[in-house]
Amino acid sequence: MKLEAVELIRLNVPLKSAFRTSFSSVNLHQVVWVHAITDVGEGWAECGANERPDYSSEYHTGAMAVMKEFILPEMFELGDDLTAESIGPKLHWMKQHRMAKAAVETAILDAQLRAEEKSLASYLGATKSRVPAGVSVGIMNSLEELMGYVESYLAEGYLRIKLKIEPGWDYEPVKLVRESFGNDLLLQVDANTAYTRNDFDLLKRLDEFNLLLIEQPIDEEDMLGHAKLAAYIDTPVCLDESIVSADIARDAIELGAAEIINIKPSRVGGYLESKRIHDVSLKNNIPVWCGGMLETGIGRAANLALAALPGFTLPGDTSASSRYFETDLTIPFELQNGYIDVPTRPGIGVDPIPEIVERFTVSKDWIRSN
Ligand code: SMG
Ligand code: MG
Repeated sequence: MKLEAVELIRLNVPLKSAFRTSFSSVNLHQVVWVHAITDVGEGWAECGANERPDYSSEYHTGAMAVMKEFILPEMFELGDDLTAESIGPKLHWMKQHRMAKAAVETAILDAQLRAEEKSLASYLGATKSRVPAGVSVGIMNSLEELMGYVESYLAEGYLRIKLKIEPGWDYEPVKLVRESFGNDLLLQVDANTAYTRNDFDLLKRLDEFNLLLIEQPIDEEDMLGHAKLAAYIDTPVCLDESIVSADIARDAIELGAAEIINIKPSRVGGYLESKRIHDVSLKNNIPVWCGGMLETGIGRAANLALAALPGFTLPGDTSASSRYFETDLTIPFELQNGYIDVPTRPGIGVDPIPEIVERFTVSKDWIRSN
């Protein structure tokens, strides 16, 4: 196949309520989509980068710049030899920028699979037709507010709750949720690097709540620190931000720093690398689950395909569209008894709804081969 043009679309999609983590509070899902036009058809992808370089070093303006200046020219240069599988090797020289690379690779993979009439799930080797859904619950202004949200998510049928934590919002909210909803509730926490090596005793206090895992407690570059923490506490340590490739995953596992892994395709450079992380984890008996970046239906659809692989044994952050959005930009994903169906149509399996996309579009930029 051959890439003919790419449209970069910037969207601002309002969230139902603010989502607060240890590093930011957002009211809007500000996001970049990649719309690839090839000679065999079109493909779509959502870039995982945030507006600011807060979750990772990538951010919108930077991701769009690196796509325009470096990634897309390489794709045009491949000419008729372009395939989704050729992109990783072609971009191997380029350091980092994994979210930008992931978005371009996914849009091209979507076009390729649509042309082959094959779903992303079957391409990746999915073994499930629906996946269990968890929900990520932000830091709140009060314990009462937190209880209200957790209660309503459980009433909707979510099968696992993840509480965002930070210093000052950890022991008390976790204790309250555990005591209110009982020991059978699948409960986990995510610190987004908010703690340090000096906080190990504080984190050890969470052992009493029988959590599924603690996600990314300390700095993403401190792999040894995570290994030391994992040896010190009973709660399994799960890595998110630290795991940016299959090689890093392999090392983190060997070091004892990752007892569980959150795979986010955007963070690791795409679905092909995600599959490699899945494979190395499965080989080492390390459970994985699929994380999220508040994706609209375009990103959510692809994540659901990945979450259907056999090593994804824990519920992910792949919630229903209604978790964040009044109106999704594709057919909405819905919860059925705590599960979400994996798309079966070709490619990512969903299409943007033009009238809705138009409503949330901030800018469009066409890039063509010259
Ligand atoms: O997609 O439901 C979602 C978001 C899940 O908590 C979530 N993501 O570190 O895992 C994580 C965070 C990153 C959010 S960046 C605003
Ligand atoms: Mg996380």
